Amino acid sequence: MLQLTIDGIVQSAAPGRLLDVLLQAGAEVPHLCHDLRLTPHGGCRLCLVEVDGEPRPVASCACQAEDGMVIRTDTPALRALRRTHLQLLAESYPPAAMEAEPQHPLHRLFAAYDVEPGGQLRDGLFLDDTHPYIGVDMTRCIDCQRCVRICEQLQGQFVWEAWQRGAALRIAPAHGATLLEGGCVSCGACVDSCPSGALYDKRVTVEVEGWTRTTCVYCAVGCQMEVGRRGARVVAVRPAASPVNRGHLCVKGRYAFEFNHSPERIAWPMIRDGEGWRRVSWDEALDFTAAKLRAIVAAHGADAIGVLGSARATNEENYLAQKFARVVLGTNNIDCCARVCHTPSAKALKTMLGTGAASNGFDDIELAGAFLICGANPTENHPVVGARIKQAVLNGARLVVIDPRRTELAGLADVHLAPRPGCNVPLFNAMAATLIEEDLLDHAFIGERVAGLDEFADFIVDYAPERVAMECGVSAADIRAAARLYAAGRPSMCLHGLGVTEHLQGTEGVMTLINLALLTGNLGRPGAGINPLRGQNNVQGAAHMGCDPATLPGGQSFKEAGARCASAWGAPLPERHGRNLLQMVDAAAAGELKAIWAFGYDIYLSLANVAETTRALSELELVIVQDLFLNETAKAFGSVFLPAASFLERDGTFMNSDRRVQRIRQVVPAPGEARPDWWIIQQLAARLGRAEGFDFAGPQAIWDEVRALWPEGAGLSYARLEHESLHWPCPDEQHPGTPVLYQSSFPVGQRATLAAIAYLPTPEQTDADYPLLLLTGRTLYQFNAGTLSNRTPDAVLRPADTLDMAPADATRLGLADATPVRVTSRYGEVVLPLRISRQVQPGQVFATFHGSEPLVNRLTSSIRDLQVQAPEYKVTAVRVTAASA
Ligand SMILES: Nc1nc2c(c(=O)[nH]1)N[C@H]1C(S)=C(S)[C@@H](COP(=O)(O)OP(=O)(O)OC[C@H]3O[C@@H](n4cnc5c(=O)[nH]c(N)nc54)[C@H](O)[C@@H]3O)O[C@H]1N2
Ligand SMILES: Nc1nc2c(c(=O)[nH]1)N[C@H]1C(S)=C(S)[C@@H](COP(=O)(O)OP(=O)(O)OC[C@H]3O[C@@H](n4cnc5c(=O)[nH]c(N)nc54)[C@H](O)[C@@H]3O)O[C@H]1N2
Ligand code: SF4
Ligand code: SF4
Ligand code: FES
Ligand SMILES: [Mo]
Repeated sequence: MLQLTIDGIVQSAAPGRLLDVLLQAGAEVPHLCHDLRLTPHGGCRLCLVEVDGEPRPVASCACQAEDGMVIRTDTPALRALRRTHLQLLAESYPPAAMEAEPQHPLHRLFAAYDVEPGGQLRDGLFLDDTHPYIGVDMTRCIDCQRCVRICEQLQGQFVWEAWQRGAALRIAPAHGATLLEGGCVSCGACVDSCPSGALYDKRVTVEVEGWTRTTCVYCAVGCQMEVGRRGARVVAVRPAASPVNRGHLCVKGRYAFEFNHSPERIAWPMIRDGEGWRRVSWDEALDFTAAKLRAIVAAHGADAIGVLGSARATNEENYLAQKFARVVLGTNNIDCCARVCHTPSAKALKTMLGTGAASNGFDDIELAGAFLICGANPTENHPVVGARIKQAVLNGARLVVIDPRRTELAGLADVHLAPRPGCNVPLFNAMAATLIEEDLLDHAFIGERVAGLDEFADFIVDYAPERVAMECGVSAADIRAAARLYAAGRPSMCLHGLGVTEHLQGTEGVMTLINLALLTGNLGRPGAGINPLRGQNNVQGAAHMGCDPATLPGGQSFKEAGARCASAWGAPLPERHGRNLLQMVDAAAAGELKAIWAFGYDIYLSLANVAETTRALSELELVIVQDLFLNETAKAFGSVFLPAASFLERDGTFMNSDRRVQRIRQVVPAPGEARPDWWIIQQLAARLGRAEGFDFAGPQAIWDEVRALWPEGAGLSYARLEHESLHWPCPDEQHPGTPVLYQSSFPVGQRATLAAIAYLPTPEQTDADYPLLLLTGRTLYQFNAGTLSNRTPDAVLRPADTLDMAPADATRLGLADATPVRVTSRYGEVVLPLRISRQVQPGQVFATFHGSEPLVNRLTSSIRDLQVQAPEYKVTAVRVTAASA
């Protein structure tokens, strides 16, 4: 701690930038060009203070606090200087703005220093009203350049440029005539930082009454944000300081919240009969559902019912969902959408190392010497993490990207390998072969922590780069270069996505990646690791709470935790193996499954091969949908609809991609009779004779039961989560949490064993009828089933799914940009607008799957991962023709 004298009072303070220290101590030092998240600029000269021993006033934002400093923050001389600087700024500031918004902080500052805007507006200033969220009126620009700096230093987008200098200075996009043409990704950081109102949130039009801290509901980065409300409405979101997002958000977290008050929200329970959907009371809906479930159990047994937890709901709710399936119904038929994305990662990590989750945290990004990014597109799908990776790369970290498409990060990479889709296993094997052949191994690490090197070395010679390069569609030299960079960068951080997992060999693809980390000693240390970039806000949590047929709460096996759970729940656990989601679909088609309860999961839209999903779901007697909206599953198959409260309307916790448990907090009341998912499950349990065991007072009580059953989560109390951001394992309330796994050993033992995985090509291959390979995936502005993002102005930014095609293919096929094209696979057909894009390679096309019409999953096949049955969403042979043909 430092001792400082601030305006005559001795105070102690933590070291830091002088301005921050002064503000922290309660001094009112004006500042316009300063932002905690940025390097000091020292441009506005308002933060001047007098320091004993300094000949002139110093800019407190540009110097460090030092022990013993004697500081004056408010003297007549300082006020005069500040006034002069403010007057210069105000000369070219519009008086009308000040009249309209007297409470704006800048205008209050003008008033406090008795400065009046002169209105001598410069000409040629940039104005832009075309962006749905962000308004630009540079007549209010005061040249602090915070927008320029934050777009570079936080988002890494370089949209703004300071054209010219001095009095002629103009801030405008470096390229294009609008913000969006300039490459803006709508993160809102510049708006958030702008102190003058030159950049503003167009849709925030009322004053906020109060702010509540919570966690974003979109992706698993788990950004912390503050949500502003007025009355019962959410009216604004701003980023919060947290180790995850460090005061940053992406467009979805910051702006895409208007779905919450959409007129299409379903606020009443409904039952569907001959006439269609009919509004009913909760009593009727719950009695109806309970009676149906009871009848199905009586006629066909508990295993005729399947329950699907939700990656969008809280840990507490998913815990209750699996408890409901196991205790109330008596079946292990419980799963969630982790099945279709990263269950392959969890399976591979659990099998080879012992814990089915990311080994390292996002705070390791800044520690990594190199990144290996495989089949993931973080700047669109985990944008705040993507931005952190970009900054790390700008600061010198090396980057290898393995993706058939030229993603934004691929464009920045030292090496971009663009393999033929489905070739991860031979490609990662070839990298392993290179490591061994060129002796790029961490022998010390292998000596202590790795088993099976000799057998592995014998196996892997068959995968020498020169042998498999052709098959993979990349050059042997590039494979070698990638392996060398990964080995030399240590600590090297591997981040992977669905381009690895959603394949026939999805689990095995992750296992071959783990080999690379074991060979190079990139496990058990900061800045390294194998890190699946998990999907939704709480997909990690949903599976970890036991929404998986073979897993109990805390990711524990029946062997590990079966007895403890049975005794806590006062009921034996069902002994029969449960069906996973895909097995439920198969069982439905076979007439063995009679009911599905899907909460927060649009299975009809999102499962592969819509024709087959349709066949299966049509066989069901009962489809219970619990959601905010009448999603596609509900529209096509729903028998009863239970309206859920949104993440803004209830309390609980989410688990993010890097194993942090974080709070969500109620901001506004739920509309109509919508209720939290946990309440609905409680009510149904009671209707089925199991009130006790489910009568929790609320989420905290549920969480305390989870902690009692999950030793590695025992220390994560609500009291701690209030002010700490903790990674499990965290076994007791004094434990600091574990950002980096495997530091001294693996849960599987002292040594992890290398896996010899032979390549098995997918049967889904191109031929004369289906000559192109379709990949499916995501885009920045839309989220999964689109039920939320499509009900926000994000839909203006990205109105429809598209088929992306390389220019050469479009020319060859005579297809024009933005025209509708027919895409036909062996399983179905859709019409999509064509988007000619250099991101995709010739011979491949790419489509997103966010829309309800057309359902892109009409095209995808029923091929699944060999170990855990995740669908092969990433490889489908198709042909593309003009839609009119
Ligand atoms: N904006 C936005 N963000 C999201 C989502 C969203 O819908 N929208 N969804 C969330 C969810 S649920 C998830 S699971 C995550 C997913 O996040 P990501 O894993 O990043 O998802 P995708 O875009 O589906 O696929 C990633 C990449 O895999 C590549 N790929 C395809 N086939 C192969 C292959 O054979 N080998 C390799 N190496 N790469 C291949 C694709 O070209 C694509 O760029 O995103 C989450 N975040
Ligand atoms: N072709 C193709 N298909 C894919 C993929 C792909 O890459 N390609 N990716 C797959 C992947 S990884 C995933 S995760 C799935 C995603 O597919 P889904 O999980 O179906 O998609 P989501 O949009 O995440 O949301 C599911 C539902 O949750 C609802 N919801 C939101 N919040 C709440 C809440 O608090 N409570 C309740 N009860 N409901 C809520 C939403 O309205 C929505 O209906 O798609 C899969 N499908
Ligand atoms: S919104 Fe984000 S990307 Fe767009 S200009 Fe501002 S800081 Fe840059
Ligand atoms: S990066 Fe993910 S968690 Fe963060 S604001 Fe964007 S969608 Fe939300
Ligand atoms: S805040 Fe210090 S010079 Fe602007
Ligand atoms: Mo996902």
